[in-house]
Amino acid sequence: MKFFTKKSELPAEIAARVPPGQYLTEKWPVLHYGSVPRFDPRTWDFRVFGKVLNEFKLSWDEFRKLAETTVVADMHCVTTWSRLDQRWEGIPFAKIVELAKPLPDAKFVIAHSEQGFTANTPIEFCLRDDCLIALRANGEELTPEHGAPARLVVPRLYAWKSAKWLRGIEFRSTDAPGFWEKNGYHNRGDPWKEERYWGD
Ligand SMILES: Nc1nc2c(c(=O)[nH]1)N[C@H]1C(S)=C(S)[C@@H](COP(=O)(O)O)O[C@H]1N2
Ligand SMILES: [Mo]
Repeated sequence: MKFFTKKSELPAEIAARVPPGQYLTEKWPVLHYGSVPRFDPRTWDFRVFGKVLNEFKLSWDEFRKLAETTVVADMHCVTTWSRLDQRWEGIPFAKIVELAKPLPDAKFVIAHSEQGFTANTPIEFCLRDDCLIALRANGEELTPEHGAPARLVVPRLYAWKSAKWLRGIEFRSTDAPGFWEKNGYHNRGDPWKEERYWGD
């Protein structure tokens, strides 16, 4: 098995799913800045706040009961690997919207993760039905290195927006570039437009 396959070596229908400048990987790489945080279900909580009618906070037991969706989606990392047909199970982003009721001026979603990591996403990418907070991947619980117990998944954007070890969602009227966005990556990150770095 090859780790990375060029688009030119792929059948046309597969190649069509690989954005420009990306290579297909069979293996699932682990990629993040910093160390893998420990998960303690007794102290873990999830906060939804900002430009919403209903701010709320959930315990792990309350949170995990919201899981009800499965999404199969492709994953594209700006470091040029793409993995097709990841199977995610978890909480539809629409469920967070339903409970929080964002105000009309909520235009950006900020993912807040352990250790102060954040990622900003225009709200329209989170309102698509393929956006979720995943608790499981490919039939198993998320592993610690892939973001356990919960990670955001925004399939339409480069994977740095899919924040691992997610602890909260903030709705904002103004943008707030996150960790990678402040460190050279593009503010939006659409893989089909190759929005990789500042200035792309
Ligand atoms: N909390 C956190 N989430 C993160 C990152 C990070 O540095 N910290 N890196 C992102 C990047 S760059 C990628 S490509 C994906 C990789 O997810 P994976 O390790 O499950 O493949 O996680 C994203 N989520
Ligand atoms: Mo990445």
